[in-house]
Amino acid sequence: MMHPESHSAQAPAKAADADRIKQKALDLGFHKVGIAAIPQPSPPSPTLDRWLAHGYHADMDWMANPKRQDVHQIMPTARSMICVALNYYTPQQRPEGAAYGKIARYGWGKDYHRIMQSKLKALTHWLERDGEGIQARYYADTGPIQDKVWAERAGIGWIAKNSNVITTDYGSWVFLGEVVTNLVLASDRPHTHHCGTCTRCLDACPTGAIVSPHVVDANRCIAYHTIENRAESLPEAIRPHLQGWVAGCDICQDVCPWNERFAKPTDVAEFQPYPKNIAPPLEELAHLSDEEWNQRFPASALRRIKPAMLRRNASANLGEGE
Ligand code: B12
Ligand code: SF4
Ligand code: SF4
Repeated sequence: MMHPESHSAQAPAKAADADRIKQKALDLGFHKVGIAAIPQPSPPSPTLDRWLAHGYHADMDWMANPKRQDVHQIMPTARSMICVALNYYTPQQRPEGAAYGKIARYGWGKDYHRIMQSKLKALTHWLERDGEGIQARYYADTGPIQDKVWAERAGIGWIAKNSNVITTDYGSWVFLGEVVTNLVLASDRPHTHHCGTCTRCLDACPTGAIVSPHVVDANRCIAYHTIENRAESLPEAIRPHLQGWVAGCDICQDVCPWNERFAKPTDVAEFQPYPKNIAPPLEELAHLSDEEWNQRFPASALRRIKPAMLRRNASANLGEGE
């Protein structure tokens, strides 16, 4: 009789082929798909180590989870990473004017985690049904996996100087996700880098958060402070530089020439912005009640920004509070 563990450690009896899997991902609506082989054992991740050692993760202690460095701690039999990207760009532009708060594009429409996860779940179940012994597990943003690192390895795009993955088809306005599997699949080449001598994002960041090319110090990043920082007030070093941002920050993507040239409107209807997310008056946000917050952001990624945080962010832009 076969021991259950030795069974799961085996290469699956029927290895679905890479092209068929990629076609399935595209059929499910993903805009890009690529495959990276998972080296055994997992190679060390010195850049993540360095980032953590500098304290650039601020209070996001979950970034130190050792699984993030070693996929085999998630799935001991992991052999391939199927990486996907979903375009979320919509053509609306924010109005100019100090009266308005700015919400980053990732949060304009329906929560991307839900959209990504339902498509990834469908891909995972389809894979698992393909043969006995096939293991597959999906992630998008919230798991201890380095989404960008794997996306670059799978040829989706490159980790640019602003630290986002840029694709040559959609710019950096893409969400990333992946399916880890024990299938042995033909892999793609890692994407090459195309920032060249450009430094627009580093020059444009109002808080100097891109401390060197590819490295973002969360302690200085407006996206971190508006989304993750739960303190009652924002640091003095950040408050004067918010430039209207109340939820995330898109500055280092807005200035990127790849986004100026290659952003394409998405075909995902759920990413169409909730009308009130394009030009929310700061005064309104600064005094939004918990109940209004609840009604205003249904099924939205912005729910991570609790009502008190949103009021804090808006007030800081108005020069109120401390
Ligand atoms: C933590 C986190 C944050 C933190 C820290 C940001 C950061 N740059 O790490 C905060 C809260 C600030 C944040 C903000 C944003 N985030 Co975020 N975030 C994450 C998360 C959970 C982990 C990222 C991570 O591993 N950081 C750790 C550091 C070490 O990694 P890194 O910056 O990627 O560094 C790598 C490379 O730059 C390279 N590297 C480092 N040093 C050097 C030096 C050289 C010379 C070279 C060549 C390479 C190199 O190695 C590192 C990897 O080991 C991922 C989801 C996930 N599970 O992966 C989403 C993710 C990165 N975020 C995402 C988004 C959309 C954003 C925002 C755009 C949202 C917004 N509009 O406000 C901003 C962008 C800010 C920015 N410029 O990075 C998307 C990015 C999609 C894309 N196209 O790349 C992700 C992938 C979520 C998803 N699944 O779609 N985020
Ligand atoms: S998201 Fe904003 S604050 Fe953060 S690195 Fe980019 S430009 Fe700087
Ligand atoms: S602005 Fe320039 S340096 Fe920054 S990510 Fe875009 S191409 Fe790279």
